[in-house]
Amino acid sequence: MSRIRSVEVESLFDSRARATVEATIELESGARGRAGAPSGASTGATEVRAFPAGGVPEALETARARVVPALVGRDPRDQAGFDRVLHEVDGTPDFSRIGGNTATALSVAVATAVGVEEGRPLWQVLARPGVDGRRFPAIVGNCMNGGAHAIGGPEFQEFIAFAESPDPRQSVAAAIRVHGLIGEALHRRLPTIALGRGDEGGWVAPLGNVEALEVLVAACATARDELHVPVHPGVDLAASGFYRDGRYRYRDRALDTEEQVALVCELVDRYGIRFLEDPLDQTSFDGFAAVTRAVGAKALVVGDDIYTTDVRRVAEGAARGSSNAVLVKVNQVGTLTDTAATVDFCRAHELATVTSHRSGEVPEGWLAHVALGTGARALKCGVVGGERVAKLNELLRLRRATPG
Ligand code: 2PG
Ligand code: MG
Repeated sequence: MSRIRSVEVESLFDSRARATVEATIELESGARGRAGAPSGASTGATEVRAFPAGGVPEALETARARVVPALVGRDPRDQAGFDRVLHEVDGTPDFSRIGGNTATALSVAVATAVGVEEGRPLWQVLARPGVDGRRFPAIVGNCMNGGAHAIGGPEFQEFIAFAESPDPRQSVAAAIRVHGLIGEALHRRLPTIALGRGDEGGWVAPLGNVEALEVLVAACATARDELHVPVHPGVDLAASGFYRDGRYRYRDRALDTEEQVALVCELVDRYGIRFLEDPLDQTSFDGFAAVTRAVGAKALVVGDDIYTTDVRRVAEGAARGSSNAVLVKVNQVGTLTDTAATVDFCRAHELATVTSHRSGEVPEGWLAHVALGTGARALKCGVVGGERVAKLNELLRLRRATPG
């Protein structure tokens, strides 16, 4: 039962080559845990602040002066106590003094160190009551990018392959195949256009939302036929990104909430969408509820920016029937303990959880452990790019370690 011997925080780069924070925690036994924190581009208004006002340099300075001394000597197994200290030292409601990314890196690093010391995988250290690690998450793979993650693409932020086999080897293969088929289809359709990739590795092409959906739907159908894996279209509209002054602003028109609800429900029906994230602005609990009433039996209606993994906002959504699923991002709330509170609430209220990456990621696999340990319905982590594949590969390693 060794205690925390040392805590180090350093700066390193995420997949957009922007600076972020990495933490390394060593226990008296010599066991070490290390974790880096990711960053979003389409951040929800109620997320904790990723960094203090002075950015990563101030985050490191504050951590070394105030956070580290409060952590050395603690029992690393007391995750709740560890995370409470982070809140106490910070002293703000949104981690604006120490930064949510510092908190995330430290919180995950200490759990990782405990796993190393005990010879257990991280997911077991994180496991919520009743989770045995045998039910693997579906894969939510971003195949085409728009919105804040791409230049010149559609307004909707992500066109997704939602691969639902209970065997992650099949789901991962299906999501990868859909990404590849979309690349081929775009080359055929736009032979003289130089195609690009967005921040999450999805294709970027000068297409409208409906055209992009059509390409996605066809690729999912082909992958289903070829691989016999249930893989269906999904979309993250990230609608807060194009909602201004009460209207959803598309290139050619502006819709009010009622019209946006009607449009989204029509797209779900017409294209067989099974994963629908942020169809409305982050303030629209009632608009979300209207969508969930209409299509919630056929699709996962997932709240991201509306909840920002905050259990109080999720509780409000649950009371109003706003969604049937919740996106879970550790650095939206800053600690594993806050994340666990949200996950436990969801499990008690029959809301599915989807563990999610950020658009600026670190090339690490700990997110796969969070997904497995929290009994997530799906892992949203992209399809291509080393920082995305690191999570898929880790999930495959976890599957390999599971008997049967
Ligand atoms: C989202 C995420 C991840 P970001 O909106 O779901 O795909 O994007 O990390 O930019 O918030
Ligand atoms: Mg989102």
